Amino acid sequence: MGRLIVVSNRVPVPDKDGNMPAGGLAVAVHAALQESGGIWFGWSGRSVEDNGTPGPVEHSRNGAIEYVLTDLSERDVDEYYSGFANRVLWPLFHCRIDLAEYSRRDKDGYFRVNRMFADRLMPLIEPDDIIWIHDYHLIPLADELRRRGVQNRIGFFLHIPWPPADILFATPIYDQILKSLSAYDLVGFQTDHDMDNYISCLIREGVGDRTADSPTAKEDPSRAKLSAYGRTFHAQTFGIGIETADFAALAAASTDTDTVLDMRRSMGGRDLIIGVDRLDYSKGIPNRIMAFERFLELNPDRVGNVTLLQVAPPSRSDVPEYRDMQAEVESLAGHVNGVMGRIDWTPIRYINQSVDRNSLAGLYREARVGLVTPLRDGMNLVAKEYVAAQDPDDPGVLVLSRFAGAARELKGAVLCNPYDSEQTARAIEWALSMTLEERRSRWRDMMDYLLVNDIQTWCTSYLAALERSAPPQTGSTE
Ligand code: ADQ
Repeated sequence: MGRLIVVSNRVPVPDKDGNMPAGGLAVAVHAALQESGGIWFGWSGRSVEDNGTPGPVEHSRNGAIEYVLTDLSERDVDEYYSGFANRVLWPLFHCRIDLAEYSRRDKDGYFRVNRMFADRLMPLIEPDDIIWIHDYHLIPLADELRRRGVQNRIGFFLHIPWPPADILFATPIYDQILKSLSAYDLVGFQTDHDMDNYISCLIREGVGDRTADSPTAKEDPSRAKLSAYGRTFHAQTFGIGIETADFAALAAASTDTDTVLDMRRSMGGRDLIIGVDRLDYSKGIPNRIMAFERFLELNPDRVGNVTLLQVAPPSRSDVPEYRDMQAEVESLAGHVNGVMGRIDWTPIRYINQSVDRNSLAGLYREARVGLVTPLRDGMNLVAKEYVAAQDPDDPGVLVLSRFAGAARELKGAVLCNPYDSEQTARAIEWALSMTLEERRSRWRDMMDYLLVNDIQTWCTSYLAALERSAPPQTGSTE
């Protein structure tokens, strides 16, 4: 394999002492980059006041990896990032057409920044390099590179779900989105459902389909060879994992951090249920709080004996829908605490802050139930972290939304429908009353799966498939 060039909206650059940022994806991709040598390119996170072109890219090096960062103008951030990526693509791909705020101005900004990324990448690309582009911010990037003559293998991985055709078609430029993806050699999805939705979009639109020599959906729902817009390319599923063994060790070593000890002391032997999410409407936090209230109503013997700890740091607070959600969650949690609480017991503890990784691992292990109930989620790493953090002798139970990508993989979870608070309430009660034998057997199934399918496997299998993908073809999608 030649050098690897990774492109993502934000780049996890090590600090001045060379320490890597926490998080499995950063660690695994760094390992791949160190092995092959290469470049990680993306936005610095800074915006320049002048609305003209930002200054030159900034280079830094760590071993075999070169980081190349570009600033954006304030207008770029507004239109490309906060606008089109987070107010059109994010809601649309999470099936929230009602929240998608399409504007021609933001769409133009999105394509302009992708063109600028392509211009800035061009001088860095050598003929044998393999290019791996991440997520919905950068869908048009390969097409822009092809227009500039790049013939290298280029792969894409979508971290979020791909929507059903009728939802995608609600955006005025769905055809440009579809067409852009066909400029890649390998398009990676989290689950077979996402890949199936994507292929259905091509078929419904009459612009592409599986090739004659592709496996059919029945033969292999996780792989397809496709032909669309005059190009042949591959689609495949790669469910993202976590650093399972390391996270399990971290949790086992974090049972007596100050945060965990304080938590245990203050619980006084009550059962703990944990929810951990970025404060995002896709995560279903309001529905979860309502389901927890219903659970208390249905199970009066649990009143006073169970606490839900919801940790949800603010996210994207420049987008109005996120600010609205913060107010909604505060009000709902306040309502349940007011109506159901007692002098000596608060049903919901809501923490609107981030928690450090050691404490998070220790808190997962402390909780009898991990309540992970997104309305829609590409994968959901919290579900996997909760499982990895459990004590093998006395594991807790994962209650998981059927609409999280993780539900396709974690067969030992108690699945629920987060739109149905009654059913989710029953799932919580079932999880709390499960026998030790059943808890152990469900946990073992999931842990064995997660140990094999960890973040390292995800990274190496994606890159191996990209290496094997169609020989380079010339030309863009036009
Ligand atoms: P996210 O939507 O950010 O990721 P998720 O997969 O759950 O969602 O990952 C969140 C990460 O942030 C986890 O590692 C978690 O530990 C951490 N985190 C969340 N809340 C935290 C808190 N309060 N304090 C500290 N850490 C916290 C997107 C997609 C997902 C997909 C991932 C990876 O939306 O579907 O799984 O990318 O592809």
